Amino acid sequence: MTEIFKDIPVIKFEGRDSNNPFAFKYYDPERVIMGKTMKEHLPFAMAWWHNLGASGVDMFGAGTADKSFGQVPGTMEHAKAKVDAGIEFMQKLGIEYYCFHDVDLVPECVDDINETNRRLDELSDYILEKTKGTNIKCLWGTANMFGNPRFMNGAGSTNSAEVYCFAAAQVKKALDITVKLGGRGYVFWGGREGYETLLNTDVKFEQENIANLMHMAVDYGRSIGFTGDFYIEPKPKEPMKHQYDFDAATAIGFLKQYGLDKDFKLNIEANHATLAQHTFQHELRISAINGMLGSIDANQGDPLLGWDTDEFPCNVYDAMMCMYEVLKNGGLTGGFNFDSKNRRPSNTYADMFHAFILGMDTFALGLIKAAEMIEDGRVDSFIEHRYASFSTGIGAKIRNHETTLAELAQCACELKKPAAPESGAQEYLEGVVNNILFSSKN
Ligand code: XUL
Ligand code: CO
Repeated sequence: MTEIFKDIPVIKFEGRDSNNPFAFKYYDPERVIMGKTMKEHLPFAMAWWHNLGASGVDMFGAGTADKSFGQVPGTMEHAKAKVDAGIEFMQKLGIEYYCFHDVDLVPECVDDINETNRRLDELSDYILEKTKGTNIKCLWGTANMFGNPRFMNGAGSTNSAEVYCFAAAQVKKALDITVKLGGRGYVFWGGREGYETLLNTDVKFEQENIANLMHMAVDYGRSIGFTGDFYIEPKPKEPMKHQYDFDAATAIGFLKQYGLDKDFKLNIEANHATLAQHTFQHELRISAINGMLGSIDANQGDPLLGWDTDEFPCNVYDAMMCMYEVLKNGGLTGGFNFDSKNRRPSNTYADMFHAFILGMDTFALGLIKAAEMIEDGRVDSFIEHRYASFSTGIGAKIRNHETTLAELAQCACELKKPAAPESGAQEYLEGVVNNILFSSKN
């Protein structure tokens, strides 16, 4: 195989004092934290679409980055060159997982889905052949049911039964390829599943059809031996005005209402959380307390821009809070997919590596600091103490469902008034977090 990223070395851990731009400062794969190696805590994945596909095209201008990898885009030779580039890239960074949409892998044949499917068979054979003897495997697969114009009125939510068949066909094929490539999960991101106006939309009808498609996907997936998790990836808007999977709470309600909650978890994307006016940590917590924190799309938005900028994560504070949630959750069944893209002027191969080094180091530092926060114990013990009135007496009876409204009212009357409320101490706790974050330990 000819080397594509010729001037880039294998990226190694050199520690925080290194100033080598092609070295990890914090991500030390074999370092053990709370009983597991960093590599086990952080199953990082490369998003095929951004890393091997996106050239920096935006609404105002053409691509700035050359992702042809020596072949003509739109050909199967190019699709294979992307595989070669992807494997070299992942090996140089020590990344073991990738995520894909069907049409990230091969050019879609717009006139005949049979030909697209044949190309997917050919390309997935090629991936298997090229990854043989490596640790590289699929984290999750998905079907792109938002790019092709046939999905302009939705995929599972379309008004057209024929288009619904095409959505089903793509899900079926993407599941086949995911299973073939050893994928841990299968994602539904509802890009066009939503609406612009209620003047033309039957919301209940559309949501029932989406749920039905998901049920059929579960039945099919299990029938071909897929034992992993299905995921919904919530997002409030973009491209639709109202997207049905608005946020974690909405998606969980939907999954429970339609009996999909045993097979589905959530894939939480940081930038989608902030678009929904939540913090990343909020979305992770809501998923976790419902037993549905499955996987993460690791990126970040820009608070000054109102859209999904998909930036590589550099915010250590957010990464620390993310890893706190993940550690408390006992890890993930999925992993950390960099659904992130270089900024348009960062258009060199070196920039691709710098972006991943940044993202991996950010999460490694977040992990180190989250573990320190748990071991330090000040935050957790504050929270435990805050609810202590429910551990004994009438509080314990409330928690154990051993009381009645009348007994509680009687208790209030006897007390005449409750003890003065205790401080929530937010500023103290924020100081504790800063103290841990900026301590010299790491
Ligand atoms: C879009 C997005 C998708 C999903 C997969 O905002 O995040 O790339 O991750 O379809
Ligand atoms: Co995503």
